[in-house]
Amino acid sequence: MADQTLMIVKPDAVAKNAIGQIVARVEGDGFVVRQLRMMHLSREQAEEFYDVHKERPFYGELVDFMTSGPAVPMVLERADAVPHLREFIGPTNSNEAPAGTIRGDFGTDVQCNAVHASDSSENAAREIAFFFGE
Ligand code: 3AN
Repeated sequence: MADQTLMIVKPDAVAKNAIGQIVARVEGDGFVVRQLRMMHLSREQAEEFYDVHKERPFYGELVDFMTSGPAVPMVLERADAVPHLREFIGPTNSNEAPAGTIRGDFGTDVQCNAVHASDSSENAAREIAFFFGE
């Protein structure tokens, strides 16, 4: 049965005019785009979204980066959406992400890694509600 996950095209990939290419890749992989918007996150929104990383040394930089320009959150649907999208985007560090993955092809490093994808069904539900309501 199809389930949903949240992907964000991050400000680095939006600035590279890569929104369309990234959406085409996930659509080509069988995902259906159910909801999508462009928004420039406020500091408060970025802090809340990444609240789980509050104690990590890179939290401040991460919030700076995520508020540096517009981002494009979207709800994607297909079978095994959460694990499938994580595999499809590649590892967190774009320098270690293989060519052919979204992070490998559109990201730069561990911070500017082109996209976010939910890492569990629970987080997908929370993140979808965060951007698109219940
Ligand atoms: P993922 O996005 O692959 O689940 P997380 O949850 O470990 O990775 O990290 C969340 C976000 O924080 C990453 N997408 C990345 O932008 C940023 N990040 C992770 N590790 C670092 C780091 N060592 N330095 C700077 N930013 C980082």
